[in-house]
Amino acid sequence: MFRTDIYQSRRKKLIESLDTGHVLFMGNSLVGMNYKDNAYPMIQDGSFLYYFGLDAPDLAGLIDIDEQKSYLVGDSQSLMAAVFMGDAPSVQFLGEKSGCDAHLSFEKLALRLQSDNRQVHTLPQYREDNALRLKKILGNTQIKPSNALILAVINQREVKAKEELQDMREGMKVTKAMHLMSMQKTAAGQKEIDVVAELVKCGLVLGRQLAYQPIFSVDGHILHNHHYENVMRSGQLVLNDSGWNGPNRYATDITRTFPVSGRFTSRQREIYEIVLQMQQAALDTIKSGRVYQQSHIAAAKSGLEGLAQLGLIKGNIDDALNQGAYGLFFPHGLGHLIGLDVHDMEGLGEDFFGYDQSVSRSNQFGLSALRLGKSLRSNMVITVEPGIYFIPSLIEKWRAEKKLNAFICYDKLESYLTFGGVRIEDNIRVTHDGFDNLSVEIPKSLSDVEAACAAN
Ligand SMILES: [Mn+2]
Repeated sequence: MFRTDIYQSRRKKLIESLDTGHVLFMGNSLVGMNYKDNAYPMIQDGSFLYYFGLDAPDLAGLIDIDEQKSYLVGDSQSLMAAVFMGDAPSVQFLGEKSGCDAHLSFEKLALRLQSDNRQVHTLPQYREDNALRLKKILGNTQIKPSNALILAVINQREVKAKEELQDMREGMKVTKAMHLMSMQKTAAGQKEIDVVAELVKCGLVLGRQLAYQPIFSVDGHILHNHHYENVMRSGQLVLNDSGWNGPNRYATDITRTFPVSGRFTSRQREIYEIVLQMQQAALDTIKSGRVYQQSHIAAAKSGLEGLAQLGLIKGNIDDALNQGAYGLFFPHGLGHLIGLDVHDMEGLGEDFFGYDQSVSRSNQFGLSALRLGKSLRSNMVITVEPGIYFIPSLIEKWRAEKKLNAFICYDKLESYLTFGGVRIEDNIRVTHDGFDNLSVEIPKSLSDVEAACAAN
């Protein structure tokens, strides 16, 4: 947890951006995996955590905008809960830690809100248990999230303060060590899970949380692949997309792709270089005020140029770009916001945090998957993660449909069907005149990756 006054000033800023009423932030509770008492690890809601700093379950936060006061909401622990789980700190103690003016039980909260005519601003609920609790608290089954609150929260959370950036840097130290270890430990004949087990240990021993379930696979063309059962072979590439949170939960999200044998083949070099150039083309566009959708398009254009040199793309590059031919190779977005949530604030709705009146989402395959399209602001932290993949089922479908036949050399793709995929992902802080790469120390060039694989 940061200093108490940091949470107080975040709440003060929120109060200043709203006119009247109450704001209610629901904290998360433990959720049973197969029965109630065998719960998934506790992951606090990002907005509750941002404004109140507490990661304990079964809490909520109330802010009265007109009174300019904040309240921590929670019930005292039952004796049986204390017997099984150990003593929990009191709600009063937690409220003081968070700098609240007072604390309330959930029953008192319901009475207070139901006897007041002022608006209760709430965020969209992505957990059914919280949606149900909220209906009970408000005595209302038709709850509409407050757009004014959603926009005010995004406006604050999307720009990172000094202490937030510091937390991400702390997370990045572990993430760097993990990626280096993975490159060193990987060898032909090993199972993916052998390296994943080591990778999980890197942060676990420090009491940290993984920001998301790691992707570690020789099947890099499966974008969110969470299986680790392959035996890795010489000649294959392995894609490692994994990151640890900092001590205060700020996420990191890094991808590196490297050869199982430690040496890239010439074909792997060619594709890897294209992805590196795509990333550089995107980075060249980044600074505050620039539209991130254009960064995606810059990466896509660079990718098409590279693929054309290999004879996989033909025709006019600008036409191929406008018609979305790159989507076959690069079907996901260039990147996303990152912060307390690895896809920061995704629970608030992409059309709020990702797009605005000036930039709307494209419906073209590939570009439509871009989570963040709008203008960048200084101290936003984003991922920049282009990739080139050879996805057999997608290639087969497009080929059968003769889709964009004028640009895609389907015959040439035959020999790439077992290639897999390459993705390179860094975490980037936007500045007024460019960017600052938070993951610059993690090996990325062909020679640095080979050297890291060889170090043992
Ligand atoms: Mn990512």
